[in-house]
Amino acid sequence: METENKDIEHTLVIIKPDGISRSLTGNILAMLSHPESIIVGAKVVKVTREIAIAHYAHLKEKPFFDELIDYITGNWHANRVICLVYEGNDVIQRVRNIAGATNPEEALPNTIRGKYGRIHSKTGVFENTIHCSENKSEAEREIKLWFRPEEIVHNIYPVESKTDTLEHLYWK
Ligand code: IDP
Ligand code: MG
Repeated sequence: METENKDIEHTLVIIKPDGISRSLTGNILAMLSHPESIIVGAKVVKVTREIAIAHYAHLKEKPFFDELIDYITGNWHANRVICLVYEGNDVIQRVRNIAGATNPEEALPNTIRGKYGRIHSKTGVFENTIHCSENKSEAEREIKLWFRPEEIVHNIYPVESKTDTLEHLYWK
C-alpha cells in the first residue's frame, strides 16, 4: 500500500489582477520557484463576484470589504487572475515568506509584496499582487473553491464520483 506523506502540504496562490495587468506573472513565478514547491494545478480565471465573496467570506465585516471585492474581480485592473496549487513540504509557510507581509509598506523589500505591492490611494486597499493560503484548513477550503478535482494532476483530497445532468461545452 502506498504510504501517505503527512508532511506534504498544499497551498493556493492567486496572482491578483494588479499582478496580471502589470505583467508580473513571470517575476512572481520565478520568485516562488523552489525545488520543493511543485505546481500541481494552474489556470486563468475570470473572477465572478460570487467566488470573490466566497473566497473572502471571513473578511465581510471589514470596512474595506466592498473595495477588496472590486479589486479581486478586476474592476481596476485586468478582469482575470492566475490560480496555482503548489505541493510540497512546508509549502504554505515558504510561500507566505516569499510573498511577504499583507501590508505592502510593511513587507520586506525582497518579498513579492514588498517589491510589487502598493496601497490604492482612493480606497486604502492593499494591492499586494498575490494571495497565498494561511494554513492547511484554509488551503483546503480555498483549493476546493477554485479548482475541480480533475484540474489537479492527482487527487490531493478524497474524491467521489457522481453523475450529473450539467451541460458542458465541447470544441466543435
Ligand atoms: P493575507 O492576504 O496576507 O492572508 P488577509 O488578512 O487574509 O491577508 O486579507 C486578504 C486581503 O485583503 C489582503 O491580501 C489585502 O489585499 C486585503 N487587506 C487585508 N487587510 C487590509 C487592510 O487593513 N486594509 C486594506 N486592505 C487589506
Ligand atoms: Mg488571508
